[in-house]
Amino acid sequence: MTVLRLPRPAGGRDGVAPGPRTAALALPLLWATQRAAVACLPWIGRNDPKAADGAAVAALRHGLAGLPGRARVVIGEGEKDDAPMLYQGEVLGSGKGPACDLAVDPLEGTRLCARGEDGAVSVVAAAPPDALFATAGWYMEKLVVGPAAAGTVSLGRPVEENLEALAGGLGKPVRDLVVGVQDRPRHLDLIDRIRRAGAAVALFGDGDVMASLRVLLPGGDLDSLMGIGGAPEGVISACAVRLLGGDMQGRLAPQSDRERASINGEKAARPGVTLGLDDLVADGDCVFVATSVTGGSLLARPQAGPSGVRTASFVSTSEHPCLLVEGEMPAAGAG
Ligand code: VTB
Repeated sequence: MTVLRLPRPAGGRDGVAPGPRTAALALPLLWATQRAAVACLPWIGRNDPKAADGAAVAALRHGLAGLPGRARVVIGEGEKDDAPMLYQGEVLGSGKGPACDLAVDPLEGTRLCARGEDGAVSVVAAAPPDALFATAGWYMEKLVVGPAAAGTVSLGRPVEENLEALAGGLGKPVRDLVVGVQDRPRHLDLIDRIRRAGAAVALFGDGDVMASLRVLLPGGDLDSLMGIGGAPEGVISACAVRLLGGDMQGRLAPQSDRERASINGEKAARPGVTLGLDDLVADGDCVFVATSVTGGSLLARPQAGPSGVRTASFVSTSEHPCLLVEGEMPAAGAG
């Protein structure tokens, strides 16, 4: 296994004090996402998102079963897309080791995988029990910025003001800003306003967890991520934001009556409630692991190697926030 350590991003918040920690779970979590990614490979470009997701869920669940400690899934995905899921409340792990809560997306970018497009990953975030924002919501409005702009923007302000503040924080004019926005009709007004304010918009089809990394990592090509995407992906991204010293706000943004009913009663569902980074992930002792399924600018597409499939993963812990890890896994079906 090769580990390449990227430079720690400058600025942002401090890590956490050393001690027995969730970080100890990074390797077993990595092993689980590597398994899930390899399980998806036969389904890339087959136009069968459910089968791809099913393969990822089964492999990730199997991988997580061996986690030391007691791991409770508090954020799963599946209900929104009517897909197979690691369900909320499911308890995994062998019992010995730090207890943790998990936010999982066995195949983030299911559509990308089905279409054979770049950007799909298998991703898991872990944090101490009760540290992750657990919601039944499916959609969340998100605002992500990198370490240099932490504290400058707010979902409570108009986008034009945020762009000004972001430009100030980054020390460059608004016209040099590039904002990642998911290419959806619900964002037409947002896209128009960003462009009219003078900034550029980088549209992406799916996968806002990896789009968040493009904001957070040193040398990333985005200055911010804005718009409404999945709520589970929001919580997973928040762990990366916290570990990499960036900043994020979220706001539940139900897109249907069914979703509105499902979050009815949640405190965060009250109109005007904005979740800060500490609300989304209340502890800096978290772990974020993503293994590439279809490749992309940060992580290479898995490749057949001498004794299996070579995988590329991004791993972040409070001690080591920027690790690129290459591993070799047996091909799907080979054990
Ligand atoms: C969002 C986004 C994800 O799917 O959940 C999106 O956060 C779904 O949006 O990264 P739509 O329902 O509008 O398609 C992803 O892009 C991929 O899971």
